[in-house]
Amino acid sequence: MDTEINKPENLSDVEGMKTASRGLRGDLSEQMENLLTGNVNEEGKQLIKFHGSYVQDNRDRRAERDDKKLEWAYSFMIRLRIPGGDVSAQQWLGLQESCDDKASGVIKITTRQTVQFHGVVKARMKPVMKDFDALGLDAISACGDVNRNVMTGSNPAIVRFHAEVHEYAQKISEHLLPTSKAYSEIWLDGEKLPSGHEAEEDPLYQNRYLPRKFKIAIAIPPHNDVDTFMNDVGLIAVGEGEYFEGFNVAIGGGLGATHGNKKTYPRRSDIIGFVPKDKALDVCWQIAAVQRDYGNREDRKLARLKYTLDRLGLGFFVGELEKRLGYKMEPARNVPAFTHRGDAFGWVQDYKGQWYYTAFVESGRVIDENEYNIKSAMQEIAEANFCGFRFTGNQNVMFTYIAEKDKPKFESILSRHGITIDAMNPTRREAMACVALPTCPLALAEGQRYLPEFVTKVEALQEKYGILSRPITTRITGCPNGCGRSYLAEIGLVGKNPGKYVLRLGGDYEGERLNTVYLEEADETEILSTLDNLLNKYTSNKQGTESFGDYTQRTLFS
Ligand code: SRM
Ligand code: SF4
Repeated sequence: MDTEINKPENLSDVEGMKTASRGLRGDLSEQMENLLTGNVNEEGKQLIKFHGSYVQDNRDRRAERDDKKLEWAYSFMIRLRIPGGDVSAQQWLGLQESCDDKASGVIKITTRQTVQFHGVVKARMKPVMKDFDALGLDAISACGDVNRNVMTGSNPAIVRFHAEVHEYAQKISEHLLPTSKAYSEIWLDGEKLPSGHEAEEDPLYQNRYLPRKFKIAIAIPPHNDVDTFMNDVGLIAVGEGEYFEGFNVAIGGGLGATHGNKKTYPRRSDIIGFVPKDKALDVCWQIAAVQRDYGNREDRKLARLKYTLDRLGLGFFVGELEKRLGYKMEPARNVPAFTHRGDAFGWVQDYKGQWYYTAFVESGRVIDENEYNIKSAMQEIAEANFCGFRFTGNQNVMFTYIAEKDKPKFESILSRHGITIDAMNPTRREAMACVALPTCPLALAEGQRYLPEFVTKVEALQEKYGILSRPITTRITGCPNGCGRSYLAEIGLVGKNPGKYVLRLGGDYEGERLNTVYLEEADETEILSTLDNLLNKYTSNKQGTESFGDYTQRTLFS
């Protein structure tokens, strides 16, 4: 065990900023009032993350701004905290209105079941946060070194226990929220902490917060639409029919890595046992607390829970966890195998007879484009006010709790706006990409702007070999951080340089296995000719119903 770690003199700069921030306040209020610059200073950049926001600039406009000797075109991205992804029709209307008035107008559904606004200039930050508050929503802890938005399987409750599981996203999120009132103070004109007063005590986060971001997702077998094994804590619901028992708990998943830094890597989590539902909140809390105390606070690239486990050993970590819990984890229970992680597009009925409809949203961008007018459709459905909205971890939207009598009205709105499931081939429906350019400062190549074109080319190859009706999970990220979870795709592209990607193959369709590097750096021509060759071989040589991911794993990497 590495005991040399986290000496005060070696701590990263961010650690100092957190502890000096008086409960995430710093001088963020003052900085937001300074409209001479659209930017904030380094401390502000770190602290604002805990309030769900990142300062960004439009990278497409950097050269033009430099030529004109102007500051870059700074604005803020704000990510909401929506555990489980549910909002009401009224909340959706309010969000869209706020985004049209004060942000880019394009709401982005993220890979963690929430939404983001882009392009909020400094002067509009408080008004937008106040809009969220008026809608009963917030952005607390949507980013930063804390527990992030908690995901849960978005499929409707086919049996009663699924509905109970869904509530745990909210419960866990609230249980792990920071106690600081800084959010209300800075953004909502809430009561100010008098100067000289200590910040609120926080038993979990103390004054140093976690060493790094912390993510929890709940999967309800046989669906793994949250990619549960890639979270710091992946919970797998255990139950049957009416009766929800608890969760199998997996820890130490994560995808982020850095090109050329071998100490960083994507990691699948390890299952450590079963927890009954009444103890689940405490187990999540205590796992975060062990990571708080043992995680690497010197090197942020090695600070996630996955590295803590590999440094200290799973046995040590679980031993420490059980010491704090005061009991041993029970052995993991048998659960149905995961069968897929795509969304259940179209109609599904729940155990109460209510209807749900999942519609495709390409890369989660709620926009009217190519006669597929999802933004207008969502607006009209929300105005008609007969259902709720649920964002999925695959960046799509599900319309929830629709009564039988409202189905014809709903279908007529969809058809008027060109929203049909059959318009897309299965590979496109299941494809994902991260934001990347132009807003993401870390992007090395295109993400969501390139996905539609790339998928069209993959589809052409599938058509050539007569396998268009079979989905191949295709994901693109603009850099190795893995926000679009491309490390789990059957065809995964990871941005390396403009127009160049690492091609990763061999992920499975169910989201259980990480893929492997096949080409270190390739342009589109090379990637497509590689896929052409492999799809040709796959079509002739696959065994039974073998997926493309399983085929490439078996023939290239086994
Ligand atoms: Fe992410 C950083 C976008 C899901 C791993 N991610 C970023 C930032 C904030 C860039 C930055 O640090 O300045 C991106 C903002 C882009 C923009 O312009 O909006 C960004 N991440 C996203 C979103 C919006 C992608 C999307 O298109 O949907 C997703 C928002 C999720 C949410 O609602 O909370 C998003 N990010 C993920 C996921 C997938 C997941 O959680 O299921 C991952 C991989 C899983 C994981 O965490 O290991 C992920 N994002 C990262 C990392 C690498 C973390 C690491 O352990 O190394 C970074 C970089 C960092 O933290 O330093 C990052
Ligand atoms: Fe940005 Fe990289 Fe995340 Fe894509 S994967 S949004 S490029 S940090």
